[in-house]
Amino acid sequence: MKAARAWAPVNVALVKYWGKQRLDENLPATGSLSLTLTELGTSTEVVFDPALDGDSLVLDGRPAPDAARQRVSAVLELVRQASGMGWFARVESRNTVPTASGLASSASAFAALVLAAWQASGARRDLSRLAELARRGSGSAPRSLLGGFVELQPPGSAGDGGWLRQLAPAEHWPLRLVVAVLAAGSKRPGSTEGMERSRLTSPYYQDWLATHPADMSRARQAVARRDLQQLGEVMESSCLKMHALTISSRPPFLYWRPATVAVLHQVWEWRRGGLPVFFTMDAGPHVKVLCNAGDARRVAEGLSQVPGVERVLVERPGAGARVVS
Ligand code: 2P0
Repeated sequence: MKAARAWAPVNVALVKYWGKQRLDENLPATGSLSLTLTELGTSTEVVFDPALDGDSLVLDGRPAPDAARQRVSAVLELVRQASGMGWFARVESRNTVPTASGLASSASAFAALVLAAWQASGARRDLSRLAELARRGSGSAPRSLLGGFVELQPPGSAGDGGWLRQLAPAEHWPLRLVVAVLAAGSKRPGSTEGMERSRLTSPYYQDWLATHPADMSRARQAVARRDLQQLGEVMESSCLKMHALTISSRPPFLYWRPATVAVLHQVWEWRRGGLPVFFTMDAGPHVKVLCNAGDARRVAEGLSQVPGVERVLVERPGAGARVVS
């Protein structure tokens, strides 16, 4: 048997990816820029075993649904092809928050999976190989391989520095991301289906693609200068453009809940009062608020009083995925 365990943190896109240029290879249509977190994430053990006649997946202590196992098995198959490993695997994966909370991410899950599987296979570590494999599982997963502020560009489109690169390590800028956790609702439609619907039916999709590179460059510059105002403005704009794609799709879909909107208004009210706070949201109702470290406590207390907010977590920039054993 050959075994390894890896940990991968959640990352949150400050400039979003939404839409694919190729569905079969899960190739994003745009770049994205993210922040890797510290506490939220996934720990995964992969055991390749010559006695197995198929891959199995245990998620948070229970046998996973078939769809999840098949998605994991497809990525393991690519790992086997790339590494020469000939055996099936037993995979046991645990999120630091329950998968059903809507905060567990496929990004941390697939980053941990490919890192553990690659390590267990015995093949030589190679970041671009790992990134390619992680992307096949989830378009945002390569970003969790690196820490701090991370840029991902679709293969073939990147200039100097490759298509996955760290713009700055976690220590570069001690920001906080305060997460307002709302009542868990199942995320409908899932990201892959939602992205395809937006690409095919939103009249604004071409504008999204056309305006995306300027967002990336403003965000890159803001990170380099530690300019929270500039980063926050572009982060909110990228997020709202992404959600505008969902409500302008046919049929439309909206990940927000009433409390999501209440949090956005609270953030804007704080800003009008001079507090530098900015929000982002992903394919779910929760809101993530970016602020300076010194303001995190006040922001967390304020958010916990917004009706509909169930829990508040304070996250900080962290290191990328790593092999644990
Ligand atoms: C992102 N999201 O950049 C965007 C913003 C959610 C909203 O990438 O279809 O699990 O598996 O590649 O990466 C979440 O979707 O989607 C995502 P697939 P993924 O973080």
